[in-house]
Amino acid sequence: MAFILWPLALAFLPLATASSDSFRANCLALRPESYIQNSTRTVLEYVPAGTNLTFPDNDATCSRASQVVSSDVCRMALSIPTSNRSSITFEAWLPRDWTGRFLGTGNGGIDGCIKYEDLAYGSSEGFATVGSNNGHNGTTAITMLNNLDVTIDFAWRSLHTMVTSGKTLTKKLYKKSPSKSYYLGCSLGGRQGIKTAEVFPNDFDGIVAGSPALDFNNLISWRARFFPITGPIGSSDFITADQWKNLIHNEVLKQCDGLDGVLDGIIEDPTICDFRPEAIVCPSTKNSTDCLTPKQVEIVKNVFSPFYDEDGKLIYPAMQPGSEVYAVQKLYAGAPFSYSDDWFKYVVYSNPNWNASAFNLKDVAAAEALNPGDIRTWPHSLATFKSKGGKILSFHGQQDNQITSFNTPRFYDRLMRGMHASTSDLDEFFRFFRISGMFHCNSGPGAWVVGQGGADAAAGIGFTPDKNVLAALVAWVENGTAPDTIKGTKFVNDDPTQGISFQRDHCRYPLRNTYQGGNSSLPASWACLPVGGEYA
Ligand SMILES: *[C@@H]1O[C@H](CO)[C@@H](O)[C@H](O)[C@H]1NC(C)=O
Ligand SMILES: *[C@@H]1O[C@H](CO)[C@@H](O)[C@H](O)[C@H]1NC(C)=O
Ligand SMILES: *[C@@H]1O[C@H](CO)[C@@H](O)[C@H](O)[C@H]1NC(C)=O
Ligand SMILES: *[C@@H]1O[C@H](CO)[C@@H](O)[C@H](O)[C@H]1NC(C)=O
Ligand SMILES: *[C@@H]1O[C@H](CO)[C@@H](O)[C@H](O)[C@H]1NC(C)=O
Ligand SMILES: *[C@@H]1O[C@H](CO)[C@@H](O)[C@H](O)[C@H]1NC(C)=O
Ligand SMILES: *[C@@H]1O[C@H](CO)[C@@H](O)[C@H](O)[C@H]1NC(C)=O
Ligand SMILES: *[C@@H]1O[C@H](CO)[C@@H](O)[C@H](O)[C@H]1NC(C)=O
Ligand SMILES: [Ca+2]
Repeated sequence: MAFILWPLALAFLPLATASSDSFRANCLALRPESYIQNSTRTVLEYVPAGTNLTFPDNDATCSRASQVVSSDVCRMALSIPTSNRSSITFEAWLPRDWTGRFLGTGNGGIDGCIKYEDLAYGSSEGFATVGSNNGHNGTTAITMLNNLDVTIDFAWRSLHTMVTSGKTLTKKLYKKSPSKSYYLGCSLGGRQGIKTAEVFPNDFDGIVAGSPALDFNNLISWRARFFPITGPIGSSDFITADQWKNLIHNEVLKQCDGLDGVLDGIIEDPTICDFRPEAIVCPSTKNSTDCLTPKQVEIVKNVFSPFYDEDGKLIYPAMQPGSEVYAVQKLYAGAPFSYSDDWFKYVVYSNPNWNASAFNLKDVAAAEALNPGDIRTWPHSLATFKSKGGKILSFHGQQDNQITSFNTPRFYDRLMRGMHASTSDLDEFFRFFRISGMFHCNSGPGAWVVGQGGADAAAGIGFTPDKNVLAALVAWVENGTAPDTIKGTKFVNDDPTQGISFQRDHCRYPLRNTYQGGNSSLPASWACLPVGGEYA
């Protein structure tokens, strides 16, 4: 991407150096720390388009050592205390070409990593864009050990502090309050978006909540459960990565790819994929890696089963079939899943010796009862956010390898019950798009580029409401034009410079994308139909 941007830098160079540049002068004259109580300034700089910013102090585990900035921005960073034993690192990238809009960006995993790529994305589309480290640095939760204030920052306080500070500084720089405020986040960031709609309904007018990590305590337990199911690498009947990627994934496709009428490696609706691993059980005489032992069949069935407690109450829905190739990198890798392991060790039990192999239903109950920092994020109503005119656009990849995509329909249905809402009532403010062939937040065999942010996930499609979730949200909030579908784009080799491979219109739940015949690479060959239709 960077090499496309460098010519832009040259184009803007004369402006940036001109003494008549009032935007630059106003930026450098601002004293952001004077407007945010108790804050300390770490950065104030004017950044011309095309600059490759480096972050030498950024925690190495965040893997974000540099970021190319594609528009002229005024960059400021502050350290803002949130208690006498916690603080957030805050960044604002305020663009010269401001649309009047404000954008807050979210985080991921259990990390404290500013998504510089989303700051670059938002500011290049004219949003005054802010981000934070969510109260800690790096990708482990060890920072939360014996410090509930850091957990509270992570659960909700960092985001809210970031928004109030960001709006204040936006107004100071431009001498005008933002016209509308938006949020963009995926995974943990999706959870942050729903949380803020629940507890700070006035912070944003529109929220993009991708692949949201909802019902967080139970999600952590659901993920912890895979290690006891698979056992460690090399244990008896351990299923190897190769077996998951080839044998099992190929059988999933064999049984379920064609249910939507098109053999394309994409399972359009995994809720109807009732995968039977028995189909690949080894004959009694055979012991081989190209079939499963009866015990391995049981393991696979367990992996694809909903998670229930002793009373038969659902803890978390099943993993959807189709995600094996990437799920094996973490959830089925035969090692504790680090986010869950950290959470139990440092947050739930404050015991770094907690044993992930012994994870059981008592741990599930302990995490849910403690609900550290009120992180749960499982509202049954968002009535206040709705009544003030707020809009939420949610999406979830249907081959998600980290958070089962079956949990987001569960959330949608929960809101319907809790708000006594019909689908068309919910459509007024909450729309959920199932993105077929998308892994966790990005990538995958499907038409997965939808403007969701991230390193490459905005490139090549433009800022148009039909193809870009953030642009769709803006059009919905500001013009009342609600998105019916989101056109996803698959680039050749996932490289926008190589052209489009195909596009597909993703439907809003509960509608299902249904093949109508003709060239399946063309969006017009599909239709969004109610479930109960052709392949119910
Ligand atoms: C930006 O700078 C970093 C550090 O010098 C370098 O590793 C990276 O490749 C650069 N990025 C681009 C796009 O030039
Ligand atoms: C600022 O610091 C003072 C003294 O350390 C403290 O009393 C006050 O609560 C802090 N204010 C905020 C908003 O953090
Ligand atoms: C996080 O890292 C930044 C540097 O990127 C540093 O200024 C800040 O103090 C660190 N915060 C914590 C809580 O360690
Ligand atoms: C920090 O604040 C808490 C109250 O929020 C107080 O109980 C505690 O004594 C304070 N600690 C220090 C070191 O000031
Ligand atoms: C089959 O493999 C298991 C271990 O994977 C081993 O314990 C067993 O002896 C093998 N059986 C035969 C018949 O080779
Ligand atoms: C961890 O739990 C497993 C399963 O209960 C047990 O076999 C193992 O001995 C435990 N390890 C330690 C270090 O306690
Ligand atoms: C809103 O609609 C007007 C008129 O059709 C159009 O010019 C404008 O670009 C739209 N704005 C957004 C954000 O979609
Ligand atoms: C189907 O449409 C795609 C995308 O436009 C095109 O590249 C491909 O050639 C078409 N295939 C057929 C068989 O027409
Ligand atoms: Ca298919």
